[in-house]
Amino acid sequence: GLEAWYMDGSEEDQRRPHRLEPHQPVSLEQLKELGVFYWQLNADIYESDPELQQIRKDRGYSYMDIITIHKDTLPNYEEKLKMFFEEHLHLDDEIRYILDGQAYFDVRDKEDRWIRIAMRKGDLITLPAGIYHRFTLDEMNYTKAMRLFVGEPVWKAYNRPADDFEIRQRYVASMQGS
Ligand code: KMT
Ligand code: NI
Repeated sequence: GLEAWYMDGSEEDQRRPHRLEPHQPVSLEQLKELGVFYWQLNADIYESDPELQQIRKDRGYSYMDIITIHKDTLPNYEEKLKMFFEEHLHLDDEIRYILDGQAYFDVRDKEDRWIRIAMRKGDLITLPAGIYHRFTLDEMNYTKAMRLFVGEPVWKAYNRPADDFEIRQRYVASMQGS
């Protein structure tokens, strides 16, 4: 499975793990309560994987593309990584499937603390619309990820503060009950 933990407050090198001392792991259950869902798939067969096809069908993920995040393959690499690491939200779910390499997704919990989610080959994650999050490579400096979307993709990110957005208010309200 997937590994996640609460982050320390240090601002140095975003690519390091930034585990709290002592280590405070976060379970899949805790992630679910934030609206974050996870599957583990066989990335070696992604082009013909019936499990992936089923998830896409069930959830309506009609769009997909593949992004390779590495300094030699991604145009405006530095600029994009900087943008990805700005705390932001989207109006739609962010769905990512790691096909190769690894990376971190950081999400805010209900008390506004950062949780770091370590994504490796075969990990598929969905971040709910309206959750504050950010993305970074780790020290390996490389990931290849499938981006999935319901319908035509909208990549627009709204940097924090975006508390007045309806999607943000809906997300916060959906957290109340859980
Ligand atoms: C986002 O919006 O946070 C991203 O697209 C992250 C990079 S995709 C692996
Ligand atoms: Ni995002």
